[in-house]
Amino acid sequence: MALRRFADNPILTPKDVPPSRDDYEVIGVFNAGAARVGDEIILLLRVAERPLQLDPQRVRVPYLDTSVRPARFGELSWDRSDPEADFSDPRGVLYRGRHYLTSVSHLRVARSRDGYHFTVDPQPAMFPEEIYEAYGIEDPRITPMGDEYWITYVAVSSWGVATAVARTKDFVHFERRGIIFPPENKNVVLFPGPINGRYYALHRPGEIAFGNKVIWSASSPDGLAWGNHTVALELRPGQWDSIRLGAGAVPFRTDKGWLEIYHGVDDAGRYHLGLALFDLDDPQRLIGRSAGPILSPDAPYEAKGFFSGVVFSCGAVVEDDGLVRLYYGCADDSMAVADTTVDELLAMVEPVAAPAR
Ligand code: MAN
Repeated sequence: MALRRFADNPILTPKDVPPSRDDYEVIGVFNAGAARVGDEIILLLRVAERPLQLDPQRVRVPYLDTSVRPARFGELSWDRSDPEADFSDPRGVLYRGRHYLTSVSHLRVARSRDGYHFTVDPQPAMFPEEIYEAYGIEDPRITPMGDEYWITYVAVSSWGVATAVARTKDFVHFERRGIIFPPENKNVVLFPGPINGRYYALHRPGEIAFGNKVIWSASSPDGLAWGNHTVALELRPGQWDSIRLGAGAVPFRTDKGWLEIYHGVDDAGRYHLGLALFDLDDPQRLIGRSAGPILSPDAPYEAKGFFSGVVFSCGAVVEDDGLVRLYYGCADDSMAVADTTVDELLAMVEPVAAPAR
């Protein structure tokens, strides 16, 4: 295995994060974006909260009233025995044909000097406030762009699951620039750039009538208006990435190409991480892929949790000496880190033909 899990994983769990209000509880801290900012490593955590579940017979789920500023929490609740409510997926409730999430997520900064021990800010960094964010903001990815950091994040509402972008210089002030990929689209990562004058992204459309959930790529003159969409990475039936794919960490530059750590879901519904390599000058062209996964949900904190059998990365930090710290969410519960090097990762990549386009 090219990846070494930190011995004291998980590095952050819900009890390390204070809720945004007293009558709420944090049920997950996971899927964090990561970046080196000066002499600190910053994680932008996805923090999932819900109302305290005081009555075991009732399910209480949060939503936000985004017609007021600041947005105000509202709540829905059902009796557990309600025949019209489907509670089979712990992440959501399906009621009379409508989907609700069982938690609302916001983004929170955590800081570290050594990359393993993090201090979590007491307050949210970005809180849902737009109408397209009423069910929460999730799974941030941090891309360095010149002297700024661009954050892509999933904006969830009754309109569906979209991806928005915000910019920051200091992780204190965030400037929202709106939805860049409308529903359903998540797992959007921007390449650090621009590259030869253009911006590039990987993205993952979903809930299509037929066809598969695979990784697409796109380019843009300004990072906001996207076009030139092509399929970047396809499923491999019978393998670890057979059912569904999504870009994970923000791609980083190596001598051999842009290296992307993506997630693949297998026939049993387990989430693994693996590698895709894209051409340095044409980041929409796939040139390599790892045969096997680089990480599978085998550790106890990955195998069992709120949503079991998941390792899910939104960010890695690559140091000048080639050390790679891969941050990843475990079972929609907690955050972990594993170390490797750029050379070890590249050694796992095999040349492949790009999908036709
Ligand atoms: C899926 C999961 C959840 C997430 C929703 C909306 O159900 O990834 O964690 O909250 O999608 O994005």
